[in-house]
Amino acid sequence: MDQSGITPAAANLHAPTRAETAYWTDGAERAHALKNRGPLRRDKNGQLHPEIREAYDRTGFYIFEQAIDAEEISEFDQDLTALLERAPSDEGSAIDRSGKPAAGADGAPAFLWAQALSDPWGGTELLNGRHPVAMDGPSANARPPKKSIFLILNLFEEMPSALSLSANPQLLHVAESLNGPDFVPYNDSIFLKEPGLGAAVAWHQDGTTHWNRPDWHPEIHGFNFMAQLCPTTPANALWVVPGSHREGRIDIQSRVENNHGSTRLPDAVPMLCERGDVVACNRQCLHGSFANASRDRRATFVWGFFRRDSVLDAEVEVPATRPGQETGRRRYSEACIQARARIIQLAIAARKIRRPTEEPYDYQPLRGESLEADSLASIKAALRHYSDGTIFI
Ligand SMILES: O=C(O)CCC(=O)C(=O)O
Repeated sequence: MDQSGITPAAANLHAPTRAETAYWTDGAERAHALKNRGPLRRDKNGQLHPEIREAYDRTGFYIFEQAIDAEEISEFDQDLTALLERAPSDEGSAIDRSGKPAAGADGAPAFLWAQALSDPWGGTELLNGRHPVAMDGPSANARPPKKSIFLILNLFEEMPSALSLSANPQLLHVAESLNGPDFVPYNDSIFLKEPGLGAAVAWHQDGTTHWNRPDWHPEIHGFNFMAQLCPTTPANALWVVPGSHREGRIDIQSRVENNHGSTRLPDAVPMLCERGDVVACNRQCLHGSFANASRDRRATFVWGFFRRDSVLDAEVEVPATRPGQETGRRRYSEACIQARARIIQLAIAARKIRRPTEEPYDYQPLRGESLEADSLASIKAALRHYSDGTIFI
């Protein structure tokens, strides 16, 4: 709080402008007309129900309503609160707010910071330059608080609930249905949009590697699950351009120019969700979120999967997520992929300890391979430095 008694974040809360209100109302109407939400249903062969598959293929995303039960989501919430208590007190600090050594000293988890209501990637070369235009949006008050955390990467060593949730058997069946039984894990993260602070994530498509391949197809860059810890609103939600995953690489700059320079793209929709909903979103969808000057927090757990034939032998420039971070070229051999796939096995084992009566998912690529880790502590030890093996395409 400053002398006026107002916290800097509260000072940044804005009433929406007339243009924002109109955009949000129209966007919400377009979102509901898409008919791409409902409970998770599978057919008798275990594949996604054909109606869900049709809606996912048509729009590029599907909202599985209440895919996570109340107990699991509150366990996740508690772990997140505890992790944020142990986060560095400031960017780069080695101690947390109570003066103890902060979590993430060795980069896992990695906490990414941004100025209040800023757009840290828009218009930069970060992440292979995939966010070419900064978002329109509310600006921070003249008395901005210090930077705050907008993204946490590589949670699994410190958040057992995230590891366990990532192996939810119903969701892994969705991954199998979308990417085949030998699917490969991507990464895991939480996007935080705190009221009056939450940074924008400029319009982008997640894939950076396969756009010019002769055998390019809409599924080639995989998909992400997005589990919602809070109800979302048009003001704090992720926005998506439905069907854009089928368009190939999109010239975002021209789209914005053709929209009179505004990043309020007329065909985009907000992902409107309740707490406990999980979205499957094709990584090729054009998507982004505006800075959150509303009163409502959003926290979204994101973890994704690739098709194995999209990553095998792919050679990529591993991108920087923040200024000054090292980049480099990597080729994903069978051995790298198999090592990365072990995270699924560890996650299934962690879930079995927490939910012993649930039927676990049977992950085909590691079927029959024994796992020495049989306690949460040994699973944590086996995960050490797992983020070094992240596969990024
Ligand atoms: O949730 C957000 O605001 C951004 C998410 C995003 O861009 C992503 O998961 O690729």
